[in-house]
Amino acid sequence: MVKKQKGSIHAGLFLLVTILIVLAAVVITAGRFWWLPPLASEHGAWTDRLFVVTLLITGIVFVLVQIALAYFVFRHRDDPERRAAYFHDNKPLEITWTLVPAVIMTLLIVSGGRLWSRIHQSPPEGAYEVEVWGEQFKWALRYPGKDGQFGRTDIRLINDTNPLGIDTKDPASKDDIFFPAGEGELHLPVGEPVVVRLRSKDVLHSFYVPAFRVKQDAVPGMVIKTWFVPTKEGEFELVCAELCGLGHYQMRGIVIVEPMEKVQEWLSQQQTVMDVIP
Ligand SMILES: [Cu+2]
Repeated sequence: MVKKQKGSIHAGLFLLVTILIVLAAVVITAGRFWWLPPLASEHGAWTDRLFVVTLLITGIVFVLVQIALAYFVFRHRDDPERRAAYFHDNKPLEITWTLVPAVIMTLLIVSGGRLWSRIHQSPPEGAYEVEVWGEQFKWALRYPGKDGQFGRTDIRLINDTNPLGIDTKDPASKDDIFFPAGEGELHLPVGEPVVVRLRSKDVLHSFYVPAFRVKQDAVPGMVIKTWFVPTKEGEFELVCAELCGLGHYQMRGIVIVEPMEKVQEWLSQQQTVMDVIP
């Protein structure tokens, strides 16, 4: 009799604690207490939609599975007067629990794939371009200047005054505007397609602006383009999302989104390569 009581207490506690954990998880998620920052890009809306749909489907499965688990643990709690039943397999049950998740996963993967190709389609012609360089543990920037062309760069030309190795003999370089790591702000036009050319001077970094839902690796030796349309004016945080060394946590930058005229005005006040590199 004592053993039976003990089994009931354990099973009852398990039932209670599991239901409390499920409830807490649902309240925290549905209440959006630890949610993404407010959305500030066009692409981000598509990403968020898929994120919410995935969370909803996996959330419903999570709740059902945990409640079923708690119920079965309680229902079949230890009872010395009861023997466990045994059966070898159950085909219909196994087919069901294989097919249902397979169909749901396939649908999610297909929508994810379609979203991926939508985000990674080529940017429109004439989009606003800027270059962002990762460097342990800061971001350097380069704007193409009035001609809209980035000049050539060469690692052999890197020195204290020329941290990006810009080739000053290239005519396209002369009006480029650059900021050594940690010194500039990333000014972007609101409502216009923006192409970010990502580069790295040392290790892997990852350009991540949470408000834009944009995250793209920067790889040494490569120029990787990513593009998006900022939809809100304001200041946003740029962080590195690739563990790039001891100072990774402090690798931050500021993104300023404002009307195109203001961006142009700000750019026209900056020194060009011609002014800075003798
Ligand atoms: Cu980094």
